[in-house]
Amino acid sequence: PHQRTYKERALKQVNPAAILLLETMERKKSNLAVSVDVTKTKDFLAIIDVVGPFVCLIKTHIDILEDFDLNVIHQLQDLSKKHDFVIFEDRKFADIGNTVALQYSSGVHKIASWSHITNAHPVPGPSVITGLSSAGLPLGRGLLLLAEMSTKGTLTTGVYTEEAVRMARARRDFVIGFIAQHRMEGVGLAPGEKADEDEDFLILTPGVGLEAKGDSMGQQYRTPKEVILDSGCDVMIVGRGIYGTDPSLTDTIAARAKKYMEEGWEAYCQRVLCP
Ligand code: UP6
Repeated sequence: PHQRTYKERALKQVNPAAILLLETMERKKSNLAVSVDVTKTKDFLAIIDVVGPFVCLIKTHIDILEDFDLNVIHQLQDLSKKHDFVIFEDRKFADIGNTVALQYSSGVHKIASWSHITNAHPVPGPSVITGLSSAGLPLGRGLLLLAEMSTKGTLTTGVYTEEAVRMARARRDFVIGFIAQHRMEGVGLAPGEKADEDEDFLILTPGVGLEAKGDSMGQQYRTPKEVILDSGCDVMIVGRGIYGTDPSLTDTIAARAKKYMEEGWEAYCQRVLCP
């Protein structure tokens, strides 16, 4: 599927969140997602307003906002309409089905009510999907499984990744793809088993940076070209590489977002041979 255009792939998807994401990418000519990992609502909304024109998706960690209230969500939704981007709360659920269903729908954040996409660690097994889908599927939400992580020494390798892909294949109505570093088409197939031609999982990839190779806490970065062209991933997720250390530098942040967007789209165009 990675050699087909985002537009073509949107036509074959069944999940509304997957369709929305692919159509947004095509419309905005952007495969850039910005991860806005700041702790103050004021900075959070300001950064989103600045990078909004350049992104297909905004990724949040809503639980790190120290002055959170549901007003933030209304403003996030307004910005999502203003700039035409999809919302992905990076919650990384990892508990039993009953608990994740409650964490997803309830509590302070009520994630299922506003986030088009969320994600889960496959570690509990298929029950994590069952739990989350009970709250998310009726609302047209989509789920990503963390098949691989970007960090040094991650345990998400080999059989773990294969099992994650098998879990996703069994729930293609709700699981729209993976947080991963590579494509997953051939992964987890039994010997002699052929890949289903219609299977098309989206690969969203964090650990992207142009300047640094990593940070002091185990993060590892690859470039947009490595991620989109060489590894065939669909969306590149960039955090500190774009919002940097000073949220008031809005011109710099906008310029960085534009640069990443252009590099990501050029890598995609080389991949699918854009006309
Ligand atoms: N993230 C990773 N690696 C993973 C999964 N998720 O970095 O394997 C998330 C982090 C952070 C963002 O939680 O929000 O992606 C990366 O931020 P950065 O670009 O500032 O390193």
